[in-house]
Amino acid sequence: MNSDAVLLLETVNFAAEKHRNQRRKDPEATPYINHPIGVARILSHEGGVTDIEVLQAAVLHDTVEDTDTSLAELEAAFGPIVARIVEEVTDDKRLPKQERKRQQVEHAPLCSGQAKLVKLADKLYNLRDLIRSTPAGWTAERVQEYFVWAREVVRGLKGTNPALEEKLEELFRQRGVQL
Ligand SMILES: [Mn+2]
Repeated sequence: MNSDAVLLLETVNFAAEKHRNQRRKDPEATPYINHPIGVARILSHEGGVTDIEVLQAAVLHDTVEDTDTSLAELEAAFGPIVARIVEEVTDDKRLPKQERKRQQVEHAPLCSGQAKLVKLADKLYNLRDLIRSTPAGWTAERVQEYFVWAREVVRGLKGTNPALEEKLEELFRQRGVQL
């Protein structure tokens, strides 16, 4: 009874419980869990990714950063590989926001291939979300700055998944962000 499907359901349920009270920043305040599920789906449906540990890590990728979940808890529930991928995509919240953003640019090229996949799909999801609707309180300039920063991060993820990278490039092109 430990098929990939069963494992993935367990993972989605875990993430849904952890994000239970959170909402996205869009004006509709979409339930937060839509985001990690959507990131995993981008990997499977658009990136052709079938690596179960990558898909699980995608579902869990914001649990340590944004909820009370610890890496030890993830390791106990889902094993060391999934926990390590989530660790790689988790910002150090003790640092100021600008420093965290700078570190994402710096660390992206040093990540494992599995973590790079999650990062690509996370950025693709967030940029599409920004195009769909501007978060409450964000100016057009702030949205554009996010695109410029995301471009810097994605630059460090090159050579990971051509399909996802091409879709990101297209979004950057439409936005006039330099390659
Ligand atoms: Mn995310």
